[in-house]
This record gives sequence, C-alpha cells and structure tokens, in this order.
Amino acid sequence: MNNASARASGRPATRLRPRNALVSAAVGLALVATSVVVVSSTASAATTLGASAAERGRYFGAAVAANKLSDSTYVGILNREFNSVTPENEMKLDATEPQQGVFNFTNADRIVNHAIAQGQTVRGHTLAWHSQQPGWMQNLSGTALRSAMLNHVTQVATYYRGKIHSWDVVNEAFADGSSGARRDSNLQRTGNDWIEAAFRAARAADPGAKLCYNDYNTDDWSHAKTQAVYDLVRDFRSRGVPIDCVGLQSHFNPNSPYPSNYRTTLSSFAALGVDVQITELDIEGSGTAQAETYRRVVTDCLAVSRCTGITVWGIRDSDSWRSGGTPLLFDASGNKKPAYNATLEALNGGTTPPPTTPPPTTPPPTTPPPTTPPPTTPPPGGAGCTASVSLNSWNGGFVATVRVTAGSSRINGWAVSIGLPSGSAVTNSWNTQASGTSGNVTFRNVSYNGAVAAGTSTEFGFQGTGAGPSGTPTCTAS
Ligand code: G2I
Repeated sequence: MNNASARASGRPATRLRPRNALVSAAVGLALVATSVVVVSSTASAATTLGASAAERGRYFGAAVAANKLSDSTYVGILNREFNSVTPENEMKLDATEPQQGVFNFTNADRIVNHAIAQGQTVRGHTLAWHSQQPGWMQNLSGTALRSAMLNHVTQVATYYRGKIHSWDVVNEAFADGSSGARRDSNLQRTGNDWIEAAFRAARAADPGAKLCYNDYNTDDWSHAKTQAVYDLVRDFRSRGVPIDCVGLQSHFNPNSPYPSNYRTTLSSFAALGVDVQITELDIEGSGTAQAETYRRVVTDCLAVSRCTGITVWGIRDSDSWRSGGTPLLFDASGNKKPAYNATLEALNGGTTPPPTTPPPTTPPPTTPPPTTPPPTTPPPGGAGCTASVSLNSWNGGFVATVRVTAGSSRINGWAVSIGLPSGSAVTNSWNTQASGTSGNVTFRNVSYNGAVAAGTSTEFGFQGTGAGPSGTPTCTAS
C-alpha cells in the first residue's frame, strides 16, 4: 500500500466515521423533526468541542496524563468533550526507552487504549527531542547516538503502527531568538540531516501516520524561528523527504502573545502542502480577554482549510504545566470557563458564509490566496519562455513563487526579470540564482532546472521584505 492510500484508508479517518455518522444522523433527525429555520441553527450548534470540530472536518484534542485516568471529573470531561488525545509525557523518550533497548509502553498504552475505547484519535508525542532523554541517551554522541535515535523512532512507531493519527516525529529542533539556526543538542551534533533521517524512519515504520514537525514560538510569521521551520518544510517538500504536517504548539502568555499574523502563519505553512495542527494550545489569562484570544485562534484555524485540528495542553487549569496562568478551558473544579464558551461558539460559527459572531475589533491581516495572474509576456506557442508570479503577502513581507513556462521549443536556460517596488528587498531565494536584491532583480536558472521541455514549466521562488512585485515579469530563454 502506498503512503497516500495508507493514509486515505487509515484508521484515523475510519475512527472518526462512527462519530461523524452519529452527528449526521442527529442532524438528519433534526431536519425531519423541526422546521428548516430552526434546523439551520440547530445543525451548527454542537454542544461539545469534539462534535463541533468534527462537523468542520477537524478534531479537538487535549493532552492527557495517564495518572489522571482514575480521576472521574477529569475523565468525564475528557470523554465528553474531546475526540483526540496526546499523551502529555508518556510517549517521550525517557518514558518509552528507559534503558537502551528496553521499551516500556505501560503508561502510554493506558492512554492509547482509553482513547481507542472512546473513539478518539491519538497524536503521538514525541519520537525525537533534545529534552526528556533517558540518561543513557544523554551520554551518547556521534554514530552511536544516531543509530540509537533511529532505532527508537523505528521501535516506538512500529509498536504503535496503525494506532497513531499523527506523530510529532521531531520536537523543538530550532533555536530561539533571531538566528534561525538549529538548536544545539546532542542530536544536532550527529549531523544536520538527523531530522530527515528521523522522518524517513518514521514513515517506514508507520506509513499510515501523518508525520509532523512540532515546535513553539513558531506562531508569529515574522519570527526567525518561524521562517526557519518554514524553510525546513519547504526543503523537505521539494526533496521528497516525508512530512505531512507542522505542529504549532501555541503556548500564549504575555511574553509570547497571540500574534495578529497568526492566520498568515497557518496559511503559509498550509500553502506548502502540509496540514497544520495547533498542538499544545494554552493561553494564560482569565475572563473575556482570554476567551477572545481563544476565539481568535479557533477562528484562524477554521479559516485555513488545512488547519485540521486543535489540541489544548491539558483539561483543567489545575492540570496545566502552567497552572498559575490558568490557561485552559475548564477551571480546577471542572467547570466551563468563558474561554470554553468562546471556543465552542467559534467552532460552531465556523461555516461559510462567515460566522454570526462579531469580527475581532482589530481584524488579523488578510492573506489573499495565491493568485496566478495570466502572463502578459508572449504566451506559449512561440519560442522562448513566459513567467508568472504567484504571491503570498503579509504586512511587511511576501513569498513569491514564479512559474517559468517554455514556449513551442525546448529551452536550455532562462532569466526572469522582476521589478520590486521601492523599499522592497529580496531576502532569500530557492531554485534560482538572483542578481541584486532590489529594484529590477534578475533570477536565472540553476544547473538542474535550466532545461525545460516545450510547453512545460519549472518553478522557483523568493522571499522578501516590503510589498511584493506587482508588475509583469519578463522571461528570456537561452
Ligand atoms: O513544557 C510544555 C510543553 C512544551 N512542548 C513540549 C511538551 O512536551 C511540553 O510538555 C511538558 C509537560 O506538560 C510537563 O508535564 O513537558 C514537561 C517536560 O519538559 C513536563 O514536565 C515534566 C516535569 O519536568 C517532570 O519533572 C515531571 O516528572 O512533567 C513530569 C510529569 O509530571
């Protein structure tokens, strides 16, 4: 079975079906029993987070701790509200391989078995991480560590093969701050290709699981760390390294607030052809302010079709790793907070046309969908080449994808000239060699993409600050 068909027929989708079927059946009954006017509101007013998300083709999950599965208040909320779970600590390296080659899945299994019994899908967290390594792994380096890491990925993903909706294959591999560099760690010191090696091993072990890269402080599109992860995903996609999703942890607090460009981040990752999952959401605060931020996060996710699910990092405030910040949807007694109500409302309002809830007072920047203006240079049919630009812009920057199409004859090389508005500058480019960074910039083919057969295309791209190009690119063939 190839990867696509494995995923298409995989258990996660299957598992959601009974619940979706129930929802559909319930909606169908409502249609029979009541007038159309009442039904249109009834149909969109699911009463739990999971059911509402499922109506939008998404999941709503929570991080779960095995030692709380005996707490009846906790389990009551878990079973009622959520259709996805992430083991909070039980699948980490120190938990699953406490001694080298000796695996322990006892606590992870308690959560996985509970989830399966409840018809909930499972996010696996996490296969490779610099933190929470068992002592023996912390002491390894070089090829011994690389082999041990790959063996861990293989063994754990194989053990859970068929039971995991998405794996956080690699967690938190980039440094904070403005460098955009990889985080220094024993894993990183085994070689820069450790991340792709982990992804390839995970795919081989469980071809049906979606494979995610997961990180924090990657919510603000303007942050270097966000751009570094974006570059990694783009690179993996272009080279065929298996990756299906990006996890944005989204731990928000006054030092790391919800960014107004969050939706741009979601849509930009999605435009690379991966799913986006909000994997560890919590928002410190209380009352209306907290509730409105939850509303925005949910609304942003629903606005991006490939934002496929949201997980909150715990159930009650008292379960949170940051309990002092009361960042979750239920209070310590298990009561629904205003944040819960806003989240459910936003999920229920996530229809087309737009929700009936008032829009945020400061609307997030809109990201126009990539457009492909018709080329105005001579169309294919003659010799030479044409170029068209598709833009993904945000306030202060843009990514341009340029398609070069050969005319009626094969070309052996190309040069595309693009004018940038004054104040704009190219900051990086791929699959091309750029001359200059501002004004009229010429992008030439590199060794592997100069030859383009008659009537076919190749693509290159570049990123810049300021406004994107609006004029007509010119293409010269050689
Ligand atoms: O730090 C918040 C999260 C950031 N992203 C990755 C997540 O895996 C991470 O989760 C937290 C858990 O919520 C904490 O529960 O990861 C922490 C460890 O890095 C977890 O804390 C650990 C404590 O460090 C241990 O002392 C404790 O034994 O929780 C363990 C179980 O309570």
